[in-house]
Amino acid sequence: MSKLNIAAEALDHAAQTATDIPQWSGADAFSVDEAYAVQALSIERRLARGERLAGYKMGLTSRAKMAQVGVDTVIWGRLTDAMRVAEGGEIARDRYIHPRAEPEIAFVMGRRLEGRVSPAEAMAAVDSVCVAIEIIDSRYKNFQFALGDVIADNTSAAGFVLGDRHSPTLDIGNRGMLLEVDGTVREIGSSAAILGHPARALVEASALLATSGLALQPGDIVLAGAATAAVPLSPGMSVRTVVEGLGAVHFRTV
Ligand code: OOG
Ligand code: MG
Repeated sequence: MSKLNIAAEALDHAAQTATDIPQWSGADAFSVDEAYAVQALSIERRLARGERLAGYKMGLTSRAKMAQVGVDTVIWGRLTDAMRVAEGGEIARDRYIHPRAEPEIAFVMGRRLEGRVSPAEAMAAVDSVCVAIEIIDSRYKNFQFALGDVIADNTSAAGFVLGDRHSPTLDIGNRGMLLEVDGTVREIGSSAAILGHPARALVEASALLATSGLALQPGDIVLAGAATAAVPLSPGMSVRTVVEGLGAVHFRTV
């Protein structure tokens, strides 16, 4: 097996068994291209088990997120149907290593979108926008990683919850966003923290996917990236995100 296949298997196994693994540092570190190849190989393993590709997620699109993890490059990962958590649903804390939740906005694509586009062109391909929560769970020890590590690890993707769908004509620029745990506000921010406007995250998604020969397809979900830092999850929490104008979404941990 190649070095990239071995890494993909190790990351997939770490996620399936909720066991952390060391980073690939120093001479073993992956280049960005190698890391995306590892990500693709690890997702192939999920698809071979019957999971279906549900879309993509953008990562590190806000300063708050870059600062929290110490990596300052916009990255992307893949979402599968098995990662979806029902609105109001429940997750078991012990199925993850050290899960965190973060407040997001999601796009559901209405049309194909590919390559370099303007924010207006990107939004014209959107069917609906939703408030969302992403559950991230780095497979690396202590949630610590370098750029290549986190890309290889499918940008820590572990779960996502989507709220009600709204028309893409709604104004989603500079809307208040917050994350509450058990009714207490834990993180507060604005959608403007996401590359100035969440539509720019979709522009980045389209451009970056094209460098891997991919395009957004109708029905694909795209998470724009968190507006604030992520909050660690423990059992017995009720987690809720509100985005001004888009409503709220929540899930619980056991
Ligand atoms: C990397 C994933 C970042 C976001 O929304 O910025 C991300 C991580 O924080 O582990 O999903
Ligand atoms: Mg995220």
